[in-house]
Amino acid sequence: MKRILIVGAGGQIGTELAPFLQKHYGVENVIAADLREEMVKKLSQNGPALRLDACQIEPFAEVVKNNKIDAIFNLVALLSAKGELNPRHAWDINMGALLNSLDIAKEYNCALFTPSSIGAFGNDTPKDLTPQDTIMRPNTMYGVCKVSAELLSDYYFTKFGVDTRSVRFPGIISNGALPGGGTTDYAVEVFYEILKNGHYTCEVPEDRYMDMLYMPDALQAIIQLMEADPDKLVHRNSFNITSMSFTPNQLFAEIKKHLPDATFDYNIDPIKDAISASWPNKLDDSCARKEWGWNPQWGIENMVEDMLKVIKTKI
Ligand code: AKB
Repeated sequence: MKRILIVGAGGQIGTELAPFLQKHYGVENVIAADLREEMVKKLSQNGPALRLDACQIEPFAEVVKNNKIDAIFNLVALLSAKGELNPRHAWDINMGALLNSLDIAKEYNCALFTPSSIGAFGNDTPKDLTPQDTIMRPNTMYGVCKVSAELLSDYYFTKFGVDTRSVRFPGIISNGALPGGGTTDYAVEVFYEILKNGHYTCEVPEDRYMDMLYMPDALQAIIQLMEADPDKLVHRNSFNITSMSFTPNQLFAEIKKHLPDATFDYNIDPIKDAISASWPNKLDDSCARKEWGWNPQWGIENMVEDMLKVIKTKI
């Protein structure tokens, strides 16, 4: 049985990944850790949770050692748009947690999952059907961190045999914890605003394509990749994955099919405009499909229907 530690568990992914892994591996075998006390309190309602700053290596290593952890899920991240407001801080947080996770995984023989992102690509990357292996020269500090994380994770695998694995997440749409500081956040925020106020003002241009994923597919990807037969993995850090690509206009048109009175307008944020313009329109995820069976189930139509249904009950 695996013993798992999730660091940065209080965010959009972690708050859903923790109960998902607890269901799969047993509640007592999955510890959710976060820096923020209020998040630890929330996480502890489902299973073991503790306060931990993943940028501090000693307490982090103690938790791994004392709990006989054999897999670390490092979800600590300062996202793309927020990262541009304080790039040095973004580097310190993103790389601090990663380097500590890598060294601790090496020392205590743990597998390590660290998500990468479509943010690892930049203006020079082919935009359509972006290949698995291609030019990666991102234009944001978040992207610089993600490319560095991919390279370092591959280095720790080839040099020290650490079992590092990763996916390049697109925007993740979910109805649990809200994302914060990302460029793709509009695709979550819109559901809350439309159901509360009937109107949404979008900060990303109406015709800007970006890849997206619904949370159930994201959780499935994480577990499927971490359980994959290592002999079948040609790549490790990191796999392109996607299940839909749309523009804000297309998403809002889909929402209007359910809520014809909903209204939308645009007030473009220059940072989110520049970031989204530098990212791919649509990834080619064929390597993930071939090497570990990636097979997403959610597209724009069933995702919108489900999001409206769930969020309506929450509001
Ligand atoms: C962001 O928008 O920064 C994230 C991402 C795509 O990595 N959601």
